[in-house]
Amino acid sequence: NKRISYEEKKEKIFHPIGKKLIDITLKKKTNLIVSADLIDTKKILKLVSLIGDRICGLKLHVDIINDFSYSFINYLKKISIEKKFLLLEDRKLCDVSTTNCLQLHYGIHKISSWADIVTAHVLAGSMSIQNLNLPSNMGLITISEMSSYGGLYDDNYIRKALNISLKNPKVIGTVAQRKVDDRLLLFTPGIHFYEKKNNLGNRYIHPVQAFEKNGSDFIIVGKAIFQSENPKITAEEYRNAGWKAYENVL
Ligand code: UP6
Repeated sequence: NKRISYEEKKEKIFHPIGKKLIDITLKKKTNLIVSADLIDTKKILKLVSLIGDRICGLKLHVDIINDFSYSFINYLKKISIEKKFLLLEDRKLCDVSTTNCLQLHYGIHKISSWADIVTAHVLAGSMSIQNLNLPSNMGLITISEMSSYGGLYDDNYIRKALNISLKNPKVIGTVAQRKVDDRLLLFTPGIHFYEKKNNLGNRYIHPVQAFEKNGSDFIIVGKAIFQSENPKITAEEYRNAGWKAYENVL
């Protein structure tokens, strides 16, 4: 066996949201998280109506939405419960603990009132993701290594970021471009069937590479799906590719 199964992984993840994500993945046979990087709520909801059955998570950048509102977020939350997927806010918190905490709970978006998962850098150290007063059913994903070209992450930083992630019970997993400890879920953005590199600096790999080489647990796909002519069919193609890639490394 080249990797442990989702069932085995679930035994090693103690946070309820990590377990819930794995349950959804097993039930819907999908490790696909779609990144809905769209600036209009209507477009996000349209996308979700097409892909909701095929995903285990929907990743948002709520601060890019022009017409953000609570009716939108309440509606999205309702659909996420009906269709069984988690809501990830890709906030990439990167400040001292007090500021991270304020950004998480206050302002226009009140992330902690609706998100199942929020992302955070650990550049400011282990304390920066402690005492965030997260609701018990909300998890953290750390960013240990980004998918972009020329990131400043070196092996030493990445190792330390992974250590911080392992030691914090709120952390369900991390973003990295390499194999990580089995006690962390590994999320892989920068996924595309064809594109290797776009001129905006992101680097793309195929789902097969994500699972075979990097030991991924979840693929995160943005433009490849929401910019495609038929997001429903394309999402199914990525779901299928991600699931097969997982099964092939078992
Ligand atoms: N993202 C990355 N790389 C990382 C971390 N996060 O691309 O290392 C995020 C981006 C975007 C999504 O902010 O929301 O994942 C990728 O979208 P794409 O598939 O359209 O490139």
